[in-house]
Formats: sequence, C-alpha cells, structure tokens
Amino acid sequence: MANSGSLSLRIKLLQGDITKVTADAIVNAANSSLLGGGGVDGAIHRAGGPAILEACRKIVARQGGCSPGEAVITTGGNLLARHVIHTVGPVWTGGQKREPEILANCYRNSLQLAQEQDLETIAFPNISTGVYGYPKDKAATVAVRTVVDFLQQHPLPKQVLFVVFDEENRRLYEQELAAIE
Ligand code: AR6
Repeated sequence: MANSGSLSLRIKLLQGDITKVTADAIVNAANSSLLGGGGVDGAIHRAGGPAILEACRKIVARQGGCSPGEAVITTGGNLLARHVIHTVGPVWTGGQKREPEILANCYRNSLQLAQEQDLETIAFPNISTGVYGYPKDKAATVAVRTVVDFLQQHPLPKQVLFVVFDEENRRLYEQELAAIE
C-alpha cells in the first residue's frame, strides 16, 4: 500500500505569506515566460533573490518556458524552502477551455516533481485564483481533490501545505478539508 499515514495528517492548512513557509519546496503560480510577474510570483522572486530568476532563465533557454499545467523546479535561493516548483495555472475564461483539467495538472505535476526529487514537504498557494481569475470555490475543489488522489497513491511527499492568503480561500479550504477522512 503506497499511502503512508492518514490523509488528514498529511495535509495542513496555513494562512499567510508562502515565502515565509518552511518546506522542502514551495510552489509558485508563475506564467509561461517563467521570468517573474506580480502576485505570489513577484513575492517569491523578491524574497528568494536573483538565483531563482537565473535558474528560470536556464530552463527557458533549454525548453522555452513552461506551458499551462506543467511544472519545473529551481533552487529556492534565499528562501527557507530549498526549492521552488514553478507551475503555470490556466487563465479562467468561463470553464470551457479545459481550465479544471489544466489546474489539476498543475497540482499533479508539482507533486510528481516533488516525489521524483525525494521531497517530503511541499507548500501550494491557491494557483490561478488571483490575476488569472479562476473562481476560488471551484479552484479549491480541484486543488484538494487532486492532492488527495495523489497522496492516496504515493508515499511522497509526506506532507502538503495549502497556504491561503485571503479569508475567502481559508474558509473554502476549511470546508474542503473537513470533508476528507
Ligand atoms: N503568499 C501566498 N499566497 C499569495 C501571496 C503570498 N505572498 N501573494 C498572493 N497570493 P496570483 P495567478 C495569493 O495572482 O492567479 C503573476 O503575475 C493570491 O491571493 O499570484 O495564478 C504571474 O506571473 C491568490 O489567491 O496568481 C502570472 O502572470 C493566489 O496567490 C499570474 O500572476 C494566486 O494569485 C498568475 O496568476
């Protein structure tokens, strides 16, 4: 059986700034250029320093950016987290452009990378729920369902932190997480 420990113990909810979180990796809600932006992306690059952008530039030179749903990993630079996993969420345009599938891919591919790198803890922001306009309730459902599915099938990562920034997301994640185990 791949699952190690109960699901509720492997998933935690935190509210605050993800750049202050101690984890093996924090996830960045990036854009396809991988070269920075506003929101959580801007905060991560500011807090982590130039080493993150330098590593992103190398990835861009090698593979030309990152498509929506994909994920890449870099150093965490000056962050408490050793790594940043950059993923690109879907821009919400009404839900008929595979947005739920792409958002699920963000979570799954980030978890997959963490597992491949033997990382035990990973922290996610609420991908796509800022500038990209994904409805927060729908995004929370996809995020929790995808993470639960992955953890049920894999022993790593041992722990997933959902880092909510605003009250609405905190309330939504509390509801979603109350329903598991
Ligand atoms: N810690 C945790 N969560 C945060 C933080 C933080 N420091 N700052 C914002 N959030 P967004 P997106 C929350 O807009 O919608 C960027 O310019 C925020 O409240 O950062 O995926 C990229 O370069 C929201 O719930 O990302 C892209 O161009 C969530 O993080 C674009 O924005 C995501 O909001 C990506 O848009």
